[in-house]
Amino acid sequence: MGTSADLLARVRPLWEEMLRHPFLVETRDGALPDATFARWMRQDYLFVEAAIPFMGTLLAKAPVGHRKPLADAIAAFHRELGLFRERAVAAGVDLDGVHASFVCHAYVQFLLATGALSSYGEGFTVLYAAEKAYHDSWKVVKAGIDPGSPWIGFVENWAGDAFAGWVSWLETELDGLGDAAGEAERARMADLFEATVRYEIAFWELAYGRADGWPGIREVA
Ligand code: MP5
Repeated sequence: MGTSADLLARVRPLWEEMLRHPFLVETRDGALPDATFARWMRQDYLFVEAAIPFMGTLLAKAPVGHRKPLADAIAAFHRELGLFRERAVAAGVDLDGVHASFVCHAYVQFLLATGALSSYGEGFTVLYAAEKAYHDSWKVVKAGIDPGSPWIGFVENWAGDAFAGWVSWLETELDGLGDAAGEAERARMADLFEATVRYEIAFWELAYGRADGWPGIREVA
């Protein structure tokens, strides 16, 4: 079994829990309150902004053959921020002055710390986990959402063919990095993969206001 399939197999129950999350099911069914979607949008905008310097840390360590795909992904993230801004204007969501929730802040710090301090293979594992999580999650939404939904642009972005191709490239390359890694690095890759999936579930939770603040502090983003 290749590394990507092995990492997924190890976290299967968590992965399934993520894909059953009410945020995805209710967005698919048109049953999610707009304010709940807006809470996710405001926090995910901050996440995508931070994903750009994370990619920069990976790019600095990347083998030559990975430079162009990673640089292209940075450009794609910038386009994605444009999609958020366009949808925010259309739906009356204010993206300005948003403070990162505890979960968003922690996830972003985890990304940046992994990019800065861990091996390329470990950072790449986190990138793969986050991208695969979004691809699979938005495919759940795609399987039933009204094509006239205001949120269809997000579905097309992460569940579309171009993103599928990117995730499939990440998968192939992660398999190669896993083959080249020693046992200790592979164990760290597995830990990071699982931690990323846990962050992904926590991120859907914050849309509901159950995890949108900082523990002990009433004010929320
Ligand atoms: C992604 C995201 C996908 N936007 N938000 C979270 C919480 N996880 C993963 O990353 P990208 O940069 O939008 O492809």
